[in-house]
Amino acid sequence: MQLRGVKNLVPAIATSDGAGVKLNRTIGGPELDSLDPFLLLDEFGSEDGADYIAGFPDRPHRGFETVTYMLDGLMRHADSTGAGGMLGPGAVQWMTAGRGIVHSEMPRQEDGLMRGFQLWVNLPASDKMCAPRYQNLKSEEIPEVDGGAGVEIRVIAGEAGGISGAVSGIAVEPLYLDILLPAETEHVQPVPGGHTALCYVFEGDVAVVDSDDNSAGDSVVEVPHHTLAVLGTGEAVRLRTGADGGRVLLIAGRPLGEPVVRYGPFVMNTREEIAQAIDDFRAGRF
Ligand code: FJE
Repeated sequence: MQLRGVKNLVPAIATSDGAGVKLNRTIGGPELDSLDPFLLLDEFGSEDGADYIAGFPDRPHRGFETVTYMLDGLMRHADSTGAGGMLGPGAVQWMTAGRGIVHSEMPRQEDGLMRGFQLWVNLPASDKMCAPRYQNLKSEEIPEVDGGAGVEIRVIAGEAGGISGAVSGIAVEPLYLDILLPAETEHVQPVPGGHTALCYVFEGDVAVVDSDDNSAGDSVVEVPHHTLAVLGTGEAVRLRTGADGGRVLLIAGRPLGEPVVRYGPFVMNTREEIAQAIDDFRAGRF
């Protein structure tokens, strides 16, 4: 089994989006425009309401999926179909925007810790105009796998330890794991070969080790927190922690290899389709 090494490290860039929410961006910024099939990865996290209170008011989407994973705090989401609900700590919302939806995510608290992630996942050309749909998962609905040696894995999508994730039926066959590693631990996690894969470290520090323990010349790449590691080819990744332990998102997906034409919240394959999206949105067809 080939272990995946680190192709490159992308430190998060502090930015703001929505109506002025402070974010740490790794995919979708100047350093890494996209990582097929992923279009954006943002981490939000603050104890200060001023950093998030403005939220993400109504904005349109077409041609991709947004995945919101809450760690702490409460957000209310609502959309143009009349659907809505609360996202609490540990919850996941996998929204397939398809042909178009207008969606908002607003904090339900004025202060205190709010923390989570948003990932944008591209849709293949054949699915871009599908009907919008959601998979909303409460924290209790997300399976947790004991990885041994104190390693805890929340299986949001894909498979770990023989357990299938909470979210299913997604075009790029994603793996989305939240892996907690105690101090001084090693853990090998299978990742589908051929998928684009990344690790995002959001607590502590984690190293990616890309050869077997007993061979000389192990390559060890330290991934500090708030840093994304783009992984090389292979069927698994070996994670190692030091004295502080760590927590990472391990995300993978089948690359689409299709042309991407992006205009803000519209992600299509051609310029004509973007013009159509703008037209449809202006005419109230979302
Ligand atoms: C969006 C601007 C946006 N990062 N992190 C334009 F900010 C967004 C958007 C988000 C977002 C939402 C959450 Cl809950 C967390 C985020 C960007 O929703 F979709 C458009 N179109």
